[in-house]
Amino acid sequence: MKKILLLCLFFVTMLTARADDGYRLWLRYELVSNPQLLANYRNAITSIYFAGTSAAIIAAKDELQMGLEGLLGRKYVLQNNLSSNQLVIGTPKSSPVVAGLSLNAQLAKAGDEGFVIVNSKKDQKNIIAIVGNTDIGVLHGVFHFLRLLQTQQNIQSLSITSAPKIKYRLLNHWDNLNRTVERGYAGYSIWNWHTLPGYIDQRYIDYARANASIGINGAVVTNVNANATILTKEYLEKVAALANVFRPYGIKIYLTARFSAPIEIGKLKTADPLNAAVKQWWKDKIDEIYKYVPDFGGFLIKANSEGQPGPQDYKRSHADGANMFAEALAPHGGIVMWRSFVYSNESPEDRLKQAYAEFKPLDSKFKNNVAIQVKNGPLDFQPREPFSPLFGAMPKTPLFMEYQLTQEYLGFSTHLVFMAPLFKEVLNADTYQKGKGSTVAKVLDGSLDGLTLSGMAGVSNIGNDINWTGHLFGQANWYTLGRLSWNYELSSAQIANEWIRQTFGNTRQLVDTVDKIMLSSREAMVNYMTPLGLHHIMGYGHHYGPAPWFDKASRADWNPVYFHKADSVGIGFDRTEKGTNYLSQYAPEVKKVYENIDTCPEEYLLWFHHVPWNHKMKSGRNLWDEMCYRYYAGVDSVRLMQKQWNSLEKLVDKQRFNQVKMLLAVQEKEAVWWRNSCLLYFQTFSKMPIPAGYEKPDQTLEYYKNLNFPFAPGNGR
Ligand code: BDP
Repeated sequence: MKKILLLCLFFVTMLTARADDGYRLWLRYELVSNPQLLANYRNAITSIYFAGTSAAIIAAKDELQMGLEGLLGRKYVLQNNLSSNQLVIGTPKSSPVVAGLSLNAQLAKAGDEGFVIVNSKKDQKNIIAIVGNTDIGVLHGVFHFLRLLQTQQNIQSLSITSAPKIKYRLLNHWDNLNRTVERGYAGYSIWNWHTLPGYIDQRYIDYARANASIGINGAVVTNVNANATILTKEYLEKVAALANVFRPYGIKIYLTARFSAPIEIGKLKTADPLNAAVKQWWKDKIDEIYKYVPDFGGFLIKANSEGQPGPQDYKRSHADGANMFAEALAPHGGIVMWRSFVYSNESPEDRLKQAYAEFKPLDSKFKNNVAIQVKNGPLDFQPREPFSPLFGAMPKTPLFMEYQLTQEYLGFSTHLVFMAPLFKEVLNADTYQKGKGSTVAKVLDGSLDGLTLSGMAGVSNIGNDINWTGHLFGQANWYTLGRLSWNYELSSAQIANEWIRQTFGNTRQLVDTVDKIMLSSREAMVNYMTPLGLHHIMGYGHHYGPAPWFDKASRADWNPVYFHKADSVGIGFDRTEKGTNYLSQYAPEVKKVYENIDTCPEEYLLWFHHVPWNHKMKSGRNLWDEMCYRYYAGVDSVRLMQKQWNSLEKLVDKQRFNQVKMLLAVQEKEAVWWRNSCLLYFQTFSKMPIPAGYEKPDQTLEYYKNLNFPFAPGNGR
C-alpha cells in the first residue's frame, strides 16, 4: 500500500513538474535532454570566473548560475583564478585576466552593448570567454551563451562577435495609468502604479530579464494617447522605481508626453511650443525628470493625431513641437521619438497620403536628437501593407520603425500569427531612394544616409496574464522584435527555430512541426482576413472580426466600405494617378511596378487598384474566384495548423498543449466567420457564385451583420 502511495506521489510530482503555465517565456533553462550533449557541456564548463561588481554584472552572474543549474543540473560556485574548462567572463577593464585574453580586435567590433564569445586557450587551459566592452555587453553575452545551450548548439568552436545593428530597440506600452491597456488583449497593464514605488513586483524584474535576453534596451511605459499625470512628482517617483529595476539590465525608461501638459498640470494658459514660458516649463520638467531618473531615455509623442493635442493647435509645425522637447532633452542625452501617425479630421485626402504630406517637407528641420517614428505601413498595422513611403523620403531625418506586436488587427490574442515574416517583408522592401538596394532596413539602420540615430519599436503585447501575452505564441512576436532589432539579417526561420527550442524543447519532430505552423501562420491569416491587398475591413472601433459592410462611422476613413470600395464593377482602392495618386509618394521605380495592374504583385492588388470582378489573375482564375480560393485556403491552413499541433500532444506539456489547442479551435471558427461573411458580402456586388466544391457558408449575411460585440477587449481608455 505504502509503495503504491509512493508511486502515485511520484507520478503526481512528475506531472506537476511537466505542467507549464508559460510564465518563464523562453528563459526556461530545463535540463539538457540529450545525454551526450549534457555530458559535453558539463565537461566544457567545470567552473566560472566572473569579473566585475556592478549591478549589471550581478544580474548576469545570477542569470548564469540559475541558467546553468537548470540546464546542466549543477550548482556553480564562482572562482577567483583561472582553471581549465572554465567560463571566463568580464570586461578587459574589470579584469586583467580578461584583458590578457587579447580579444581587442573582436571587441573593437562589439560596441557598447555587444559581446564576444570564443573558445580560447590561456596558460595551457581551455576556456570559453564571454567578454564585452561594458558590463551590459557582458550581460548580453551571458544571455546569448545561455541561448546557445538552450538551443543545444555545439560550444567547442565558438567564434562569435555580436553587436546590435539598431541602436534604440524598444517596446512601446500603450498602458494607461488605470492599468487598462489600449489594444491590449493579455489582461491589465503589468505596471501597478498604485503600489509603486514601494512594492516591486517580481514581474518587473522578469520583464527586464526577458528584454535583456533579446537585446531590447528601452521601454516606453505609457500610452501614446498620453495622460499628463505621469509627469507629476508623485508619478515620477514611481517611474524612478521602475527605472531602478531596469537599469542593471541595460534598459532605459521612456515616457509619452502629453503636449498640453503645461496647461493641464503646469497651470499655463497655452502649450504653444514657441512660447517662452512653455519652453521653460518643459525644460524645468525635463530637468526634474532627470533628477529622478538620471538615465531617462526621452519622450515618445503622438501629437495632432486622432484628437491628441499638438503644435498645430497653435499653427506651429511638427518640427517646432519636436524641437522644443529636443532642446530640453539634449543636455541630458535624451531623445524625442515623434510619431508620424497623423491624419486630420478635416482633410478629405486619402488618409494614406497624409503622413508623407506633412512630414516630408520637414526633412532637415528637426534637431539631431529627434527621430520620426513611422508605422511599418502607411495605414495601420494591417495583416499586410506595403511599406510606408516615408521610408526613403526623408534622408536627413532618422526614422524609427514602429511595428505592432499586440494583435489589434490580427485576431487579438486568440489567433496564432508569427510576425517575423511580416516584419522582414517590410525591412527587405526596396525604397529605391538611392537606386536599387536601398532597402527599408538600410534606411532604418542609418547606413543609407549616414545617420547615427536608429531605432525599432514594437507596440507591446504584454499584460498581466500568467503567460504575459495571452496566446503563448504571442511570446514569439515579442522575442522576434528583440532579435530582429539586434540583427535584422536573421531569417524568420532562424528566429522561429531559436524560439521553439527554448520555449518547447529540442526534439526534432517538435521543432519541425511548430516551425511549419509558425512560418505558414501569417499568410494563412492574410488569406482568411484580407487577401489580395484588402485592408481595414474589421469591426468598427474595437476591430474585432469582419465587418466589410460597415458604413456608419463619423469619418469616411473609419469605414470599411471606404477602404474596399466594392461595387458592381469590381473591388479595391485606386491609388494610381487615376485615383488618389498615393503611388506618387514612392520612388518612380516602385510606383512603376505597383501602378500597372499587370505588374503589381497580387498581394497588393486591391490596395492599389480597383479591379473588375472578371479580371484574369495569374492563376487563370478570375478575381472573384481567386478571392474565394484565398479565403478558403486561409481556413484550410488553419485546419492544417490544428492537425500539426495535435500531432504534438506527447511532446508538449499538457497545460500549454491544451491552451494552444483550444485557441486554434477559436481561430478556426473565426477564420470561417471571416471567410463566410466577407464572401457573402462581396458576393452582393460580384453576383457570382462561390465555386462548386467548396463548403457553403452555414449562416446568412444578415446573421453575420447582426453580430455585436459591445465588450470586445482593448478599446478602453
Ligand atoms: C490605432 C489604434 C489606436 C491608437 C492608434 C495610434 O486603433 O488605439 O491610439 O493606432 O497608433 O491603430 O496612435
